[in-house]
Amino acid sequence: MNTYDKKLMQLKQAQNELLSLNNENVSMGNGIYDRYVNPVITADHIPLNWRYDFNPFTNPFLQERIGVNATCNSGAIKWNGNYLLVVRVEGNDRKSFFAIAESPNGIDNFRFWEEPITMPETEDPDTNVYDMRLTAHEDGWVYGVFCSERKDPNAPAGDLSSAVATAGIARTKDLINWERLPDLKTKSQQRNVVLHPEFVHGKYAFYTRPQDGFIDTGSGGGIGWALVDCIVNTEIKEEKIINHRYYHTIKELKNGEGPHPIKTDKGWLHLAHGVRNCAAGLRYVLYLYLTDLQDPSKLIAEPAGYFMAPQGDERIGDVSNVLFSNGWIADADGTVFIYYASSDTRMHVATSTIDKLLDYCINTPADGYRSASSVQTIKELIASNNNLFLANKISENQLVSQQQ
Ligand code: M1P
Repeated sequence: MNTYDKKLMQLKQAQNELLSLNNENVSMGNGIYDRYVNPVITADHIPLNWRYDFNPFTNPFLQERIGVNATCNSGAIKWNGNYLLVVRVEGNDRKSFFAIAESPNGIDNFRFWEEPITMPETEDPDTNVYDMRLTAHEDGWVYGVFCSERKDPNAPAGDLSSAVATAGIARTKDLINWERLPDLKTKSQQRNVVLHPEFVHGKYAFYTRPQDGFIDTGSGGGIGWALVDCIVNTEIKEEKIINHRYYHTIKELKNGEGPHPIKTDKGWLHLAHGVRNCAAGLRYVLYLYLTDLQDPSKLIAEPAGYFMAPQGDERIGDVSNVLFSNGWIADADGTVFIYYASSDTRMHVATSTIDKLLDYCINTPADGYRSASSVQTIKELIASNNNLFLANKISENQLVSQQQ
């Protein structure tokens, strides 16, 4: 075998081993969810024939011709019994695109479909597209709502960084052929826009994230909510903020809806990200909140602080100290697969159940917004544990006296 064929064989072998790796959960979780040892998708999972020219005449050194920088923020959907991620694949050229990876069990053996998604453009072509939220809507379509980014047409000459973010909307019946609809029209820039899966008062409902600039949310107070009549030409005139940002919390600087909420018998279960600033830069964590079943815009429970934050290797990556999620899957048996990206670099899974997540949401103390209230909450827990101990002792004594 010549050197070229040998190298090609080694490449294929290494990737096969990676794709066939079994994933195991990390022992000693926190009772709320389980993390897993291996990421579920990395840049190395990208098919070799997307990256290498296998022709020894045009690529004699078997060089990687098209590099992939990251595989992150993925939408998720259960499809024909399998677990599908619409992955944000970011090339070395900084452009992101969407590609579907499929697993039979949701925790390992994710393999990409043959080709990336060909997403149609609008009359004003996107420079970059990313972070798709998938919604199998009760109208029968599967929608993909994603960020579409273009250069700011009003940027002063020489400013090559200012951009405008808006929500791109596309729909499909087979996840292969996508129909692009006009971008969402709103007063401000938008990222993290999500379509609710059900009609509300006969209208389509969107979670939004109004923002003053491309990065800064500024006067945008948090996660918004809006109802619209038409999905084919969507215009939002008024947004109501349903999940606010607060001083000195994990979402002080900005927040954004994750995937669309899961319907449970106790309300709509939401996964979102919160951002705060610190000396090391922006820190992105995940949090949960619960809204009313009849009125999904009405907050009914929100635990203090974060649900998940970057840990260990998750802390480091292209944009460090970031956890971001725009995809989760709830199985009929109540298992929930939470797909999250770490540091804008790789995808992971965590598993939980609807019951555990509801328990977490409803019974974790809410934020008191002051150190003194945090101490008070802890003291209440200590007191209640002491009372429990006392109560048990008494019943133990009673039991002993009864036995004598
Ligand atoms: O780099 C962290 C995240 O930053 C943005 O999120 P947000 O709009 O909430 O600030 C997005 O670009 C997201 O893709 C990225 O993961």
